[in-house]
Amino acid sequence: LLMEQELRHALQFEEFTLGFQPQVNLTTGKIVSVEALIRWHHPSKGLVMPDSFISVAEETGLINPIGRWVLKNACMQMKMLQDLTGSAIKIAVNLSARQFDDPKLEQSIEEALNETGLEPEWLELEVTESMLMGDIQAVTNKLKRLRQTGVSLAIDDFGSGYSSLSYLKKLPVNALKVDREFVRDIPEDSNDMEITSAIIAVAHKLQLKVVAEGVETAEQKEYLLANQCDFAQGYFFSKPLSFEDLYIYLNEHK
Ligand code: G
Ligand code: G
Ligand code: MN
Ligand code: NA
Repeated sequence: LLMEQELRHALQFEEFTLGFQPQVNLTTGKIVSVEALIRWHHPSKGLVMPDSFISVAEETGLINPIGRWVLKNACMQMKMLQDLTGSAIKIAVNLSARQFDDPKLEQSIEEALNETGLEPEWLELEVTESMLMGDIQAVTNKLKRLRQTGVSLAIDDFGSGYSSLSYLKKLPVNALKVDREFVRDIPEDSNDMEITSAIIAVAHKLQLKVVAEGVETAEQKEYLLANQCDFAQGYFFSKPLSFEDLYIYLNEHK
């Protein structure tokens, strides 16, 4: 209850910021996208990470206004960055289950795009496998409505849930993000290596792009590249950055 009040306060007094983690094209080495990750600058506790407040926001329904704040600010900052640098990169925004189920989600997306002037092709939404469980027809229709706004869709934390491959085939998504659990123990764990390369192969058969998450070492990067993974994200390339540090990073990695 206390945290609920604190989250309301945080929304009203803009205590949130976004971190931006670069996503790199493994073949060219170029930055193609950044993932927006929310941070809370609490007046007395200092920096609070999303794992310790997203679930409370979700339970209390505050995730809807917080999610709208994230969408709007992610679009606004990406538009600013594009105007400043002339670079064409995407921004990825995480959705939670309650946002995904909100019938006004499409409207929030269109508002964020219209108010900031960001073209929809530069916005990607990340959903998790668990959000896509349930009535396949309803889920497919929802994803189609989202795609109709012009944004792209990625399945986050792929491999940690239970989606079957036949199910995946029916979903109108653009990309899979391989859960960092599978990447973490490459090259020590040969099972994880096999699973990762199999996910990449299946995704490509289904015309999906593949992003590896949690890439921390050069060996992991090389393995993923050798196995045709399209994109990668992780501390090996960069941790999540402030807007100013992202601007510097982009200038240094042109
Ligand atoms: O940034 P960090 O790795 O601490 O993020 C932890 C978790 O919080 C991740 O699962 C991430 O998807 C989630 N998360 C980060 N930012 C947002 C956000 O803006 N909205 C939602 N719903 N989840 C977020
Ligand atoms: O669930 P999602 O993929 O949205 O979560 C992203 C989270 O992963 C963020 O909290 C981010 O800080 C974290 N993260 C990003 N890169 C790495 C990495 O290379 N290693 C680890 N351990 N965590 C990472
Ligand atoms: Mn994510
Ligand atoms: Na993820």
